[in-house]
Amino acid sequence: MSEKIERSIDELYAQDAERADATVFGRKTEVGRRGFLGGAGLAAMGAAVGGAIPFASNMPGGLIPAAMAQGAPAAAPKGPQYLKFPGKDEKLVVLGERPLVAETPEHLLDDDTTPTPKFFVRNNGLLPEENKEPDKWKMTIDGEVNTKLELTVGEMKAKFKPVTQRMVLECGGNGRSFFTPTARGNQWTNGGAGCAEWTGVRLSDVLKAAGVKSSAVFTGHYGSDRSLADASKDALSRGVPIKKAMDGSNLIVFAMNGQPLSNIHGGPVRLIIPGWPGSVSAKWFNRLWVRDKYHDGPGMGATSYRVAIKPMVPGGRADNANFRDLESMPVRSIITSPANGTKLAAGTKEVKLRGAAWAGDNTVRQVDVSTDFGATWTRAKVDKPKNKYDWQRWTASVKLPSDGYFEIWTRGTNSKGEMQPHIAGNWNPQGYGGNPMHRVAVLVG
Ligand SMILES: Nc1nc2c(c(=O)[nH]1)N[C@H]1C(S)=C(S)[C@@H](COP(=O)(O)O)O[C@H]1N2
Ligand SMILES: [Mo]
Repeated sequence: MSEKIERSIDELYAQDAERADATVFGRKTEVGRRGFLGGAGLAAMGAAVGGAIPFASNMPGGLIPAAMAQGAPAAAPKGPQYLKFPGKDEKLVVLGERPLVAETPEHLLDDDTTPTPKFFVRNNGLLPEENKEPDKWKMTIDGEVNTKLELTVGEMKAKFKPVTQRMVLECGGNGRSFFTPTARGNQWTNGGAGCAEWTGVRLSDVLKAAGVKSSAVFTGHYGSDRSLADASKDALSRGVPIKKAMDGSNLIVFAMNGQPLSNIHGGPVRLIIPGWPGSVSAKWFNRLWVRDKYHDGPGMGATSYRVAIKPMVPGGRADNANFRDLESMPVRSIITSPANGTKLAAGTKEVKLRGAAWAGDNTVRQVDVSTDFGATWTRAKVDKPKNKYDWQRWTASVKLPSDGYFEIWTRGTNSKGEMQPHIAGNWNPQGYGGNPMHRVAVLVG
């Protein structure tokens, strides 16, 4: 194979962003300086994105244009694979087949409440067989409790008051694809999240009925799904400190968006422990073990669902002592309309934006949007959450000065004043906590 292949600028960006950057912007001549985006580079970039770039002079060196940065090239070299599963939207993107994992492209998160067909899917093991008698499903609450509880879903519904809350469920690895170098695991963009109406009984009511002893420290959550490698083992079993477990927002859920919880989302019953990595929200829930120490089920410890306490060398060797559990999820704002790559009629001067923002245990204080690569920002109108752990929908309207290629950027700030960074920071081997600003490309004319 001696054929010489000319790589287009977009292929080059996907494969070797540094060289593409040098090609477009010119080599760095002095420390901290780079060439202008001008002449041949500007023409090449314009051709690649399909139009002139009015704000090209603001474009940061090294930035892969949003028009080319979609998906995760490392994970999907042949482009996205779409999910085919009964009851699920055919535009969900498959990130893994075994176990089955699929994400929701940001523009499919445009509904105030995420419809079940559009809701992302994350399994760690084998999907259990569908249960035909939900009310007979058995659950055990044991360990550091005064009375061990063994109850069926039917008994649970009769004994405890059901409540409905709209709450975000987000995978701990959401945003993982934005890490450089590539972090190990499913290459989520921002679509490992959704916000559904969950109906269930409060976990705290059930724990109070069992009577939590003062020796209780942590919980261990169990589901019926089996490990892919060894069917005698649990696929996943994570837990939370007892204080978090007693939070009144946690539910043992039997209905999602008003319908019985489907098998793929963990039916007949699952936990929803909002604000924290989705992995603590056990599907096919059948046991909660109240423990007198930190839980040690599969998915706990080492670098799983854990972030570095002190910054580590990206791609470097991990020392397990340098990690702590990821607890509250970071702030994230996404643009749900327009979709990335939207083409607008020539002469379009204004674009209406819609999006969603959420921030783990916190609320979202502010969302800003930019059309000029972050040189100037406009504040979005952010709605209040319906209840605690609901996401916050936002709207904004932005003006565009001319035809051409634009990127719309959004950044959220949480109630503690923490804002989304430009790039995924605090690199860790399994890529948790990646929440860089979301960007979509639009082409006018
Ligand atoms: N029993 C069990 N519960 C589980 C999982 C699993 O593999 N097995 N995956 C977890 C992870 S990592 C996430 S992000 C959420 C995903 O829920 P969903 O598939 O309903 O979107 O379920 C969590 N609960
Ligand atoms: Mo997850």
